[in-house]
Amino acid sequence: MKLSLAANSALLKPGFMFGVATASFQIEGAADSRLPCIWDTFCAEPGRIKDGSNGLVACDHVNRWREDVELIAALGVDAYRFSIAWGRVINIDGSINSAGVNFYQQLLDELAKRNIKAFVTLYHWDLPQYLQDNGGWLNRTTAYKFAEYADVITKAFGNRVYSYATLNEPFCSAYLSYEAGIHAPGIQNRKQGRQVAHHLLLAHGLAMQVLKKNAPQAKNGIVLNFSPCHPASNIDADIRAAKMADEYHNQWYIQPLLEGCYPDLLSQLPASDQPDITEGDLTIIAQPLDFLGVNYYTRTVYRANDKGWFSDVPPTRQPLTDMGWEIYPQGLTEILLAMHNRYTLPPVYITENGAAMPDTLQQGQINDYARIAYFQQHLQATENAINAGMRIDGYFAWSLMDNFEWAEGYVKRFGIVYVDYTTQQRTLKASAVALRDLFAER
Ligand code: IFM
Repeated sequence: MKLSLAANSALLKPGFMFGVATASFQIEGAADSRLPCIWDTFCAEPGRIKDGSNGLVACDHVNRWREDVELIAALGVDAYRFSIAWGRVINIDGSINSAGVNFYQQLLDELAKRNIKAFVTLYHWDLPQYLQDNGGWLNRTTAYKFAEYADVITKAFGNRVYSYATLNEPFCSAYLSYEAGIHAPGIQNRKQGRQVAHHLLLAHGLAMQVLKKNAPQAKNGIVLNFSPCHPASNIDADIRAAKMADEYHNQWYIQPLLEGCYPDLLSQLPASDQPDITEGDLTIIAQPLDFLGVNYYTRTVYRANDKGWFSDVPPTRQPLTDMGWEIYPQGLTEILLAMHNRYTLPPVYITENGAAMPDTLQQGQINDYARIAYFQQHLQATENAINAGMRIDGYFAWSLMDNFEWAEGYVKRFGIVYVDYTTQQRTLKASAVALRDLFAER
């Protein structure tokens, strides 16, 4: 099964970048050569991770990175997006862990040799545990610590990096981690979730100032996740609930970045539930962006609940991915165009898009045709947004290989490359072959 785009597709034009993406905790392993992070602690708590697993070995990427770079190069991508484990490069006393820095420098050098552009994310959820012990993202000081980390690492990497993203999906680090309690550190507290969201955005703004100074040649920005919020019915209360969910889950993160203010919803909350915002914070947060990374997987449906708030409704329409997420490609075009119409956006990259599927290895093959169909539809959805007037500069498949899918453990497989966790053998799935063949058409 092949992936195909029209011969005159905007995605096949020179300059449009294709890549694959990963994140440190999800693939690296080698936990003994870095500081413990909040996900190590969370994984050690019984019942937090569905299969009881952890990130101690993961895909053993720290030991197998050369093989993995070969794999990436063989796919014919233009770019590789990965993240730095903060606790692998900075020691507790703030000094550099040179072995850790050296690991990433070698990786960057190998990518450069193969002409693969490096998209580096500074924070993809693995906060060092010693910072959590000091309050983590609830403590404003962590935002300043993050800027110091950005300073050290950008100086160490020099001009090896094509693009830096400060944060990956601050919504997840705030809402899933502090309000829903399903991600590390597993707290359920609304006010704290909002405070963490604010400190993350502040950390982003402070780090952007550092990036502009230390890495002016790089494209510097942030990666946000978006999901169109649809009402469960056409009654007014559900329509209002879906609008509120959109303000809370989507606009809450993008509006401060681009307009220096939170959605009106914030001021409608009881004062005791609002985050503390220091004067001047929003100016720091609203630094000009060289790019916005958009991660998209599915839409979400909401109904009004009896607390004057919104509740999500489980998907009722097929098809679903193995995560139970509705496959809804038109939602990608919808959310892109909604943002394009509402804001003055910087150039956009689709920094993550993909699907977990119940892959099985049969006679050495993984025929993940449903994933190929997913990519086909979402590439088309990306193209539709470009054709409607948006600037989109690239598309990254999530993920290069199967990996630790957070609270789901290793059971959910998002990779285009299959990982046998017993032998660490990597096998290209049919989707990897289809993407490789598509990239080669250019
Ligand atoms: O695996 C995650 C990734 O770390 C962040 N974005 C969503 C992916 C799939 O859940």
